[in-house]
Amino acid sequence: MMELKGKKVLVVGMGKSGLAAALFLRRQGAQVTVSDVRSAESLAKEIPALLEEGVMVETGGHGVLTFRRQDLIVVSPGVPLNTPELAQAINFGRPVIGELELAARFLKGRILAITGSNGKTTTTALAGAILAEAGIPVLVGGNIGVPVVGLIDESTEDTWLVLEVSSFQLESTVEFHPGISVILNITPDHLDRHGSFENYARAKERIFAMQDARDRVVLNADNARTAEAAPRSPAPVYWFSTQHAVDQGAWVEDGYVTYRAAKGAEAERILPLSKISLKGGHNVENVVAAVCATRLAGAPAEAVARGVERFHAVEHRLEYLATINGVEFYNDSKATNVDATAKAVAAFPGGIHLILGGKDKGSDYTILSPLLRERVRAVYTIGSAAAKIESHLRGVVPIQSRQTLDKAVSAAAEAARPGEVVLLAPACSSFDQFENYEHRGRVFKELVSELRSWKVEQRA
Ligand code: UMA
Repeated sequence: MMELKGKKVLVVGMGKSGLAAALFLRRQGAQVTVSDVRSAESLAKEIPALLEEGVMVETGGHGVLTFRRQDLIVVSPGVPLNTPELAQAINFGRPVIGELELAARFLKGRILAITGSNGKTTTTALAGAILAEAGIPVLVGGNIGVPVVGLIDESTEDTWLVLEVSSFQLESTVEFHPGISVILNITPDHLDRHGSFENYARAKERIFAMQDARDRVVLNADNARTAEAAPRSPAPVYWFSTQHAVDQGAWVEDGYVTYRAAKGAEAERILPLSKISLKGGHNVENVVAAVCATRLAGAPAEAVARGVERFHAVEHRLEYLATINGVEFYNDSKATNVDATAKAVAAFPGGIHLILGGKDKGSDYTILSPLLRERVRAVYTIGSAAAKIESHLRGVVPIQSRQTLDKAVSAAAEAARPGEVVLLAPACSSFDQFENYEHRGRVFKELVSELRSWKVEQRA
């Protein structure tokens, strides 16, 4: 634990993480300043609560001098470490840590940390639900939307903290030490921030940097870049696979999720695949990973099976919304990269009307071509990435340029025939037209529910 009383601490970013960190630091007796590039007007909701707690606030940009005068700088995950003011502070020898690292220094209990390019939110929520089913005290948080500092007060020595962690958070960890870490998969994402795929993959590998021989690392045997991390793991590696048996870990065999606690031990059948209510082959991977991690955390096999069976989709992740005139509507607003979109498309055999677009992250959309040709009837583009997506997918499937989500939804609903699917799985981040992917997903859900009432009225 670190002493914060009387220390000058700067928090960079006034989003969820920054707010939670600032209030926590204040309670520890630190002199806290929060700095954000947004204007005071756009932060009108956040500022009063901070001022009331005695936190100083800098808006409309980061002042170089503000950064120089600090004993500690706590950075929000969305703020790149090469932001000039931060880079300079690091050069001047100021300690810079992320909100996750700050939390790690105060949390009690053991950590089950989950990272990966895709599936981490579902796997985190599922692992939390399984441990709760087993009667194990559990707290769930992290990139899933709950800042980890907010879990400190509730954590006890007996708690398992199930944390979704992103490459952004892992980049600035120092002492963060999970008892069990999971890397679900590593496929290209956030190349705009990390510069290269290899830098991004190395940031993910930081999840196990502080682990030792008493800990456990769970890796995806079916994903090449994830499997490559194994030799660098300081802790014994457990594998998960949907393709083949593994010597220790979890896999799929004869239609069952199967687990082996150690090399040479007998395999346990946990549950049949038919009892998994989550949709899509990628979710089988998430289930197998969660089974492995929660068995390692001490959940009995029966509780694991019950937890999986009772678990339904997390909001905005291939979430079923409605069937209107025979057309199914699915919200996968969390598909913010190309790989996630590929997985969503692969979950349906065909007849898909796919809404793509938003803010581009330097992605290559041509990778989607074979899958789209096979399963997608039409693509409806939205947002600032539309022109790039259209140029990458020209000639592959019919494309309608619709600019905004409302126009895309009406066009897709109009064109879709009974038995077909309208899918929002945009392959882009949302920040050009929405506050975040949750906001985009909520708007999509409202549009679909308006459509439903309209269709019902039409029929009446
Ligand atoms: N800001 C600055 N200076 C900068 C950049 C940003 O001041 O140079 C300010 C912005 O104006 C804004 C604030 O920083 O006011 C935003 O901070 P943030 O982007 O870190 O957002 P938070 O609200 O704190 O949310 C973060 C995670 N966001 C990101 O990693 C981008 C959330 O993950 C996470 O749920 C939350 O902490 C709680 O842990 C979101 C995400 O998109 C879902 N994650 C990425 C992903 O899943 O792919 C990694």
